[in-house]
Amino acid sequence: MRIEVLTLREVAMRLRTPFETSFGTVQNRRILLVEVVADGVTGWAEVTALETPAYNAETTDTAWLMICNFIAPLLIGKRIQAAAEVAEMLVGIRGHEMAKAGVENALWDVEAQIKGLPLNKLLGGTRDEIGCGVSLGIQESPAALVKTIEREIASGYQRIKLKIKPGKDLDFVAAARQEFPDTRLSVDANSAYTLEDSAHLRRLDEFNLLMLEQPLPWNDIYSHIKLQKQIRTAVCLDECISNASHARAAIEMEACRIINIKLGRVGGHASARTVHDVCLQHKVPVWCGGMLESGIGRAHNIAMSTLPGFTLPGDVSASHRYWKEDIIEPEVEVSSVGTIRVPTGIGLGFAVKRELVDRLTVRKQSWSN
Ligand code: OSB
Ligand code: MG
Repeated sequence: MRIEVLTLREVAMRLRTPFETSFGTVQNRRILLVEVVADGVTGWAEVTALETPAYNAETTDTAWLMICNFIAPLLIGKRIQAAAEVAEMLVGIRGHEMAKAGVENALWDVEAQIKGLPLNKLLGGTRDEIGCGVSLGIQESPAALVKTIEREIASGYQRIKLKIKPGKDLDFVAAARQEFPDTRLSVDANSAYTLEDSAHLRRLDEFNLLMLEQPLPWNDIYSHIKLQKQIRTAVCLDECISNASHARAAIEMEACRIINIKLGRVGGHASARTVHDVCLQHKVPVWCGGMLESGIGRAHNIAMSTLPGFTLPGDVSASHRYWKEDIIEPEVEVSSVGTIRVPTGIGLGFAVKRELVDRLTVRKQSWSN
């Protein structure tokens, strides 16, 4: 396929409610959408960077710059056999996985359409539905948290993940566990602790958590090895894993027992599948993380989650939990038993609401050849 047109848009979208993590609170999202046309077929994807460099090093603005100055000029007019070739073409650009993933993933959508396949089938997916959990931002009080969890369980979600940070951890988890003794519960610290907090983190062991996600610094696998030796709860790495070599190292050195795969963080579908394969070989369960995506990012997450190693419920949940109106049709819906039915249409299997995207667009740049 020949990459004929690439269009980058920034859309302004407001979350229904603010989402608080250990590194800050977000409500106004600045999301980059990538639209590519190759062989006359249009594909879409999302750059999953946040507005600030507090989760990882990328931001909406760094991704915009990288795509404009380096990624788009390298790809425009090029001929490729498959989207899986894109990562190799971009290997001279260090880092910036989320920016690269936005472009690569749009080409996966194109390739699936050209081949007449749903994207999940092109990727090698084997599921026709995926299991869903929710990620709950840090709440005002343990009582407020319990109320929120009650509502999510009533909606059917299979696993509840609580965001924690120092000072908002043990009491919250204890209240949740006391009220919901049989619910699959996990916690995510987004790098808010250090190895000095090991004894404190060990106190989480009594709550029978499914996992403790990324407690220690975002780029520090070594400290997680030391922590995992001191606690019973399974460590899950998120921020630390940007590629399959990281995953292999973390698993073989026993830094974690579970890995969260995010398409943007690892640089796109091809890399995500390799990370998945490494985990599957080592019998390490994986699940699909989320970055407060619009429906376009969500559609890609659903496709990826159909791979066989995704045996734990992911953070991909219903559109209406985040947005008054999502930018895809139909919106992502979750069944009363906490599952999303994988769409069977070709490509993403969801239609992009172009008019709404146009209305939300605050800047736009195009390249063509
Ligand atoms: O660490 O998984 C994370 C949101 C923003 C940044 C990082 C994370 C998250 C979430 C929310 O947990 C997942 C979602 O519902 O999209
Ligand atoms: Mg996380």
